[in-house]
Amino acid sequence: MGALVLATGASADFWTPESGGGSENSENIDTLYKLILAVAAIVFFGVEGALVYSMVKFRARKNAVPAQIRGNTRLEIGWTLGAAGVLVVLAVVTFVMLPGIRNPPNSDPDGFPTQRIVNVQNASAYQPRPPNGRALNIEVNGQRFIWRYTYPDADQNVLNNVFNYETLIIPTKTTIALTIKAQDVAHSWWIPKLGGKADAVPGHTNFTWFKVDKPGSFRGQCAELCGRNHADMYATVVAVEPDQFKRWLANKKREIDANNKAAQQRRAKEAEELAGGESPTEDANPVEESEAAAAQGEG
Ligand SMILES: [Cu+2]
Repeated sequence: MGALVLATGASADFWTPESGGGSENSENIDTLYKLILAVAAIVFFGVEGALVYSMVKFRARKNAVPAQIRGNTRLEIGWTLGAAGVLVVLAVVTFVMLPGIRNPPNSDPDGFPTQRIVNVQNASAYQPRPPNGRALNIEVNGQRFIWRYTYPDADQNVLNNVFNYETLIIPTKTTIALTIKAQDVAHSWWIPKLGGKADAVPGHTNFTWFKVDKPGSFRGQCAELCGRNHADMYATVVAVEPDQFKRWLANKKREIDANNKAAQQRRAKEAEELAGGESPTEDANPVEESEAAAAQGEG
C-alpha cells in the first residue's frame, strides 16, 4: 500500500481532480482544489494532532492534569476569529479563481474559424461567453445510453448538420462552447480533464466550455445514474489539429448528405412501389424520374 501511495504514477490525480494536458478550466479547478485541500489538511492535522497528543499525554492512569483553559476569553475569541479568517481567505481565493473556471477565453489566432454564438433564449443557466463572443458551439445531447453531438453550420436547418455519437472530435486551439441538453432523463456530461460536470436535464439547457491546446484524447462517462446501461455511457473527446478537423468535418458532411439522399430516394421508390400501377401520376411525371436516375448515376 505504501509503495502504491508513493508511486506518483499510480496515485496521480487520486486525491485531487484529474488534470494535465487538458483544458485550462480543469487546471484551475485542480489548483483551487489543492489550495483548499492544503488549508483543510493543516486544520485537520492541527486539531487531530492536538487531540491525540492530549489524549496520550494526559491519559488517566498517568494521573496528569492538563492546563484548565475553559473560560479563557482571549483564547476563545482567538480561535473563533481564526476559524472565520480561514473561511474568509478560502472564499476570497475561490471567487478570485472562479472566473478562470467559468469564463472561456478567446480561441487562438491559428485555431479553427468560429462564429459568434447565438444566445439560447430560454437559457436559465449561466451562459459564459469568450470576450469576443466567438466559439465553436456544439450541442451535446444525452440519450439513454449514448451522447450525440451536433456541429454548427451556416444555415438554420438543423436536420442537415454534421453529427456524431460517443466520440466528440474537436479542433485544438479553439474555444469549444457546449450547449448541453437531454432527450429523455437526466444525464451529466463530465470529461474530468476538460472541466467540471454539467448536468444534462430534459427541458433545460446547460452550458460548459473547454479549450485544448495539443492533440489528444480525453475520456469521460455519464455522471448521473440514468438507467440500466448508465455505466456504458462513455464519452471520448478527441482533439485534432484545426486542419485535420476541417477535413473530418467536410468528409462527415459528405457522408451524411450522401446517406440522406440515398434515404430520400429509397423512400420515394418505396412510395412508388406502394402506389403500384394504380397511380397514373407515375408516368405523367417523367422529369422527376430522370432526375432521380441522374442522381443515382452520380452516387
Ligand atoms: Cu446518462
